[in-house]
Amino acid sequence: MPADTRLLANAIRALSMDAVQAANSGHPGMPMGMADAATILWTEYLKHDPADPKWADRDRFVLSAGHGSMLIYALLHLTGYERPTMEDIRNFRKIGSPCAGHPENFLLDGVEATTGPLGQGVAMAVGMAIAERHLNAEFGDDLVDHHTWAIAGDGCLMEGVNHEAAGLAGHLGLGRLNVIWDDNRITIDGSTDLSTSEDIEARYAAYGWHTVRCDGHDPADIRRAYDEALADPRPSLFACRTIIGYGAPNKQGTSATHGAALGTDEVAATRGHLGWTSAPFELPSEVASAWRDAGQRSVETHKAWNARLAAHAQGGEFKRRMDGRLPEGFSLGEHISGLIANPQKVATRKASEMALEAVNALLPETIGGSADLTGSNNTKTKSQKPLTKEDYSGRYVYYGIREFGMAAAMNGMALHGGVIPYGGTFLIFSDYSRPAIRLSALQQVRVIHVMTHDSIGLGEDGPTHQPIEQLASLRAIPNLDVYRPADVVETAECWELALRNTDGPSLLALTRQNLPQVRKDAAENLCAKGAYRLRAAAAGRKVVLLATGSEVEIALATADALEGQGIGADVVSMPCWSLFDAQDDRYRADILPRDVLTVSIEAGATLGWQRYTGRDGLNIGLDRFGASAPAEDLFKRFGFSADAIVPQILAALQR
Ligand SMILES: Cc1ncc(C[n+]2csc(CCOP(=O)(O)OP(=O)(O)O)c2C)c(N)n1
Ligand SMILES: [Mg+2]
Repeated sequence: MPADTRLLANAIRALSMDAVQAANSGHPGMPMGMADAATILWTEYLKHDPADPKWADRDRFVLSAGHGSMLIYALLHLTGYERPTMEDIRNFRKIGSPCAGHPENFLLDGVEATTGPLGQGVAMAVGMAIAERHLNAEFGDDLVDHHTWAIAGDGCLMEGVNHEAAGLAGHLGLGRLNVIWDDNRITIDGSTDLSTSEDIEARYAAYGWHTVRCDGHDPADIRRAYDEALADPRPSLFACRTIIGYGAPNKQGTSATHGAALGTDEVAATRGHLGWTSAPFELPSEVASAWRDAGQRSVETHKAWNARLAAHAQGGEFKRRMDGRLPEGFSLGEHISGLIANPQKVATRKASEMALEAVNALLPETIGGSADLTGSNNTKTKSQKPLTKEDYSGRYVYYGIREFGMAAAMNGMALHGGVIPYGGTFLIFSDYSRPAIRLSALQQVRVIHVMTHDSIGLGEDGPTHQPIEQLASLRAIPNLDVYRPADVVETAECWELALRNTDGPSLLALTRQNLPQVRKDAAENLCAKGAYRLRAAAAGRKVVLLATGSEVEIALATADALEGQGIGADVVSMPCWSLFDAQDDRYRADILPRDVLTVSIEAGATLGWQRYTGRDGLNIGLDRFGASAPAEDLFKRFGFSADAIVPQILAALQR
């Protein structure tokens, strides 16, 4: 240790309190409390190279308690990352600074995950640790041999998602995962005594974790705990006892330091108390250089790794996967041609399984899974072995009934890189995983959600299981592509699009019930346009029928009935709103001309369809809860049939 740990840690404390003071907003307490434990981790344990933040075999560090963002900004700056600069830190929380209120993975290299929604960072760390072990099983210790570290607050360990993720991590025996709990016994409302009395260490021990307690302000004790954890084969939880706002003489230990500037008087008093004499955003040169030196600690390790990669037989393949590039010439064209030659009437969940048989054979980087609905979601293909504690090379994760934990872990896997995670549940339970779906969209990561049983068409399970507003609410998430394919061909096309989208998540809404194959040709991937004319009007066009998924079949029957009366009707299949919205004006105007009656048909909430049908259009949907009955009876009862729709169209044409 070149310089006194406490002195190095005080640099974090000073930067944190000064940046929050300058912004007059932010959270100084957590970084000041965790400064000692984080300093030791980053200067003595963490494997990283500030000159190459994307080095594939670096340790992953996730600040799950994302409100303490100044901690990671300080660590990155002090150890010598190009950004944030001191100027960036000076502009903490201001427009243009990458030092955003909460850490954003897309703003700063070295921020491995976007955090702030408490608990999800821990779950993403679990996903990273899964990806690490999986890639290690495939490429060996020479290329993949790193740890995943997370700092979690009291809040992270109260959130439900930590229970799901930690249970999974214990089950999978992810021994390279280390979660440092900032045990400061303070949250926003005050003492944790107000709201919790559980024994967190006992809980984690029950999950199969190793737990160790340490004094978070005693360097020797922190090192002892880290060493003990690294030697233990289980995932580790450190109960790191700290004082929030450590160093602020009048406010430390209280929730007053949690989420507000300390105030100029207390900042000055803290300087005196810590013996820190430098002006704001200045560092004593010996402190700055000791931090920079510490940042170089893995440079030789990195060089040796580079040499091993260059000499490795699988080096090219490893690089391809870590870069997130699909193999040269990847295409589902052959699978789709087979479907055109040999039309099939299957549920789109089955169509998805058929597509996955092709995908998983072509892409060794996929890791599938389901939240205990494998047989219903059709997510497991024949060749997939389970990923287990005994065999991490498996490509299928039995996530258990942990939808949120699964979705957050998949984010971590995608953020780690080298794998493409997909996971299944019922569409209705997207509500359980929604916060992680939102974070995958914000973080711009490729995660594919397979969501089956996508409407009242699931039938007898009834309204608790029948999605109504889910499609509308998912479509409202920016940067999430929601697909609702109409048949076996569209399902394969949507899978291909989801796999090709490296900058965001995709969600496939799939049926339980069989659907006829409506696509007779597949010269190009028509789903790529978001919506396309499946069948043009024969008679003079008066109507455009706009449908998704299982309702495309109904739109075709409705068009037949209208044409029988001399009323021309286009049928447009619209598997993906967001891709259609991205088309140019000409294309959109061609598909949705203004001078006709536009009718949307979807067995779900009508909310939002007006943007395509206009106020004078018709919206056939379901703005109430469903019911328990066979699917055909429900479709009839709720008016999803040509017989029920045609009269409404005729009436609208009379208006
Ligand atoms: C899911 C979620 N709920 C609520 C919040 C708002 N929030 C931010 S920090 C915090 C308290 C967290 O307490 P703790 O983790 O102990 O942090 P400390 O006060 O010790 O820094 C809350 C409620 C949040 N960020 N995420
Ligand atoms: Mg706390």
